[in-house]
Amino acid sequence: MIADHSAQTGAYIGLGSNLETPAEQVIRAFGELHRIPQTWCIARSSLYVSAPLGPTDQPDYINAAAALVTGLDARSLLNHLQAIERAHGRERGERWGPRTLDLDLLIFGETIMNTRELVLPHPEICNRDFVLIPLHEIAPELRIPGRGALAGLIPDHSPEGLTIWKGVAADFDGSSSML
Ligand code: A4P
Ligand code: MG
Repeated sequence: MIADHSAQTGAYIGLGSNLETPAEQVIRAFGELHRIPQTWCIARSSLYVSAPLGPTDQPDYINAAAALVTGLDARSLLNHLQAIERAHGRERGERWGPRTLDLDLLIFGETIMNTRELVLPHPEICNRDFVLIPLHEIAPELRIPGRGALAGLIPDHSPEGLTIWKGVAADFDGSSSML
């Protein structure tokens, strides 16, 4: 049977971790995104160190963004993201509390939807520099469905509490790259 490539969708993922060597959690997750069935990770941002939003008595986060192309529908992709979170030992605790790995489905093609299980685009994109800046790094021309150009949302001052991670980890050079 000939595969139908017309049903592929571009999707963007926000990654975050602030427990158990967060940079390694995020770097591992990039590879795991690429191994989701019918899915390719085509770009990944730098890693960013970001001050915690919400309760301040928790460690700084490592945040990043990834671009995917997928033949899955949005709900199936979300199921795979949640399976990766679980494999990283993610436990759901207090709202905005610390976590080993958070994978948010930020954008799925042109889809706009609002169900209990899945809200697209992710409702917090526009409010969070730790999402906007990594996303802009890998997709400067991106338009957010229903919200307009991403570039128009980027703050013109350097964002407070967000810096590029300068650490060194196996198999990662610290810069954005195409896989
Ligand atoms: N869900 C609905 N839409 C989506 C979507 N587009 N992507 C549902 C992913 N999930 C979506 O998610 C709760 C439910 O949302 C899921 O069952 C899913 O069906 P969750 O991952 O269990 O909960 P959560 O991530 O803890 O949600 P919450 O409380 O909204 O946390 P946030 O908003 O993700 O914030 N500070 C910094 N600097 N960097 C961070 O990354 N992250 C958080 C967590 C707090 N402070 C932070 C950071
Ligand atoms: Mg989440």
